[in-house]
Amino acid sequence: MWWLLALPVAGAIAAAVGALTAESPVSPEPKTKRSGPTSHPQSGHFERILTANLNRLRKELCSSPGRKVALLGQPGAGKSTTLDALTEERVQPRPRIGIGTDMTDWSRNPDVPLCSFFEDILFVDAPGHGTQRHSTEVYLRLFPLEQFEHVLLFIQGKLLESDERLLRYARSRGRRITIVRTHAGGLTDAERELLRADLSRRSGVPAEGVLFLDNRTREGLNALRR
Ligand SMILES: Nc1nc2c(ncn2[C@@H]2O[C@H](COP(=O)(O)OP(=O)(O)O)[C@@H](O)[C@H]2O)c(=O)[nH]1
Ligand SMILES: [Mg+2]
Repeated sequence: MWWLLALPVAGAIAAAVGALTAESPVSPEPKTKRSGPTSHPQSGHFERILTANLNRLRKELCSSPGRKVALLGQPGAGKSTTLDALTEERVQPRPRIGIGTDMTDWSRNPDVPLCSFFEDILFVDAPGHGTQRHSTEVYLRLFPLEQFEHVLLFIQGKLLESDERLLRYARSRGRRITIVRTHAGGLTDAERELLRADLSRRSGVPAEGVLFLDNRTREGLNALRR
């Protein structure tokens, strides 16, 4: 007949548990600020320098005649490698190439060179966007895209939402846009056609504005020079 005893005991345990959960003596976790991209202790400092550099870029572009080309995209997409190859390593200053990452940084030094020159063309090889230090939001607010004749948006794999936002921003300013898909050497013709159609549909850039390029084989460089 243990169950006769068990019921009241179980009830007592349930009541005790209920009381504990209702008036738990353990106070809830204090609401601390989560550490994340926007709450990095120095993020304000980096954003101030990036903002100053983007404002300086606007002024430098205003005072510079001639053709202007912007290279944008995620870090590691191949912007700097392509710029170097496109100009046969004669652009000045030469870009720094990362090993799987982006070596261009506008968030540390307010005097960093922002423009590079080759023949009569001014190139801006921008730091990869969508990172803690180079947020897409700041680019959307301050990158002077309207001053470029040609915007090259580099992707290595997928077109991310942040890329789409930058593309919409560039299109709203009526810029000529080319989506440059790097690392393209391994893609078959069928894959290219599918990708081209998908990229064009998602970005609103005409299909002929999608270019396949591979910096290892140099495929696509001549087409980009046109
Ligand atoms: N296989 C391959 N590697 C590439 C290509 N383009 C760039 N890379 C490599 O990708 C890395 C990042 O390139 P980088 O130009 O610094 O990218 P960025 O951050 O967009 O300027 C480097 O190691 C390059 O050698 C490409 O078309 N194919
Ligand atoms: Mg780079």
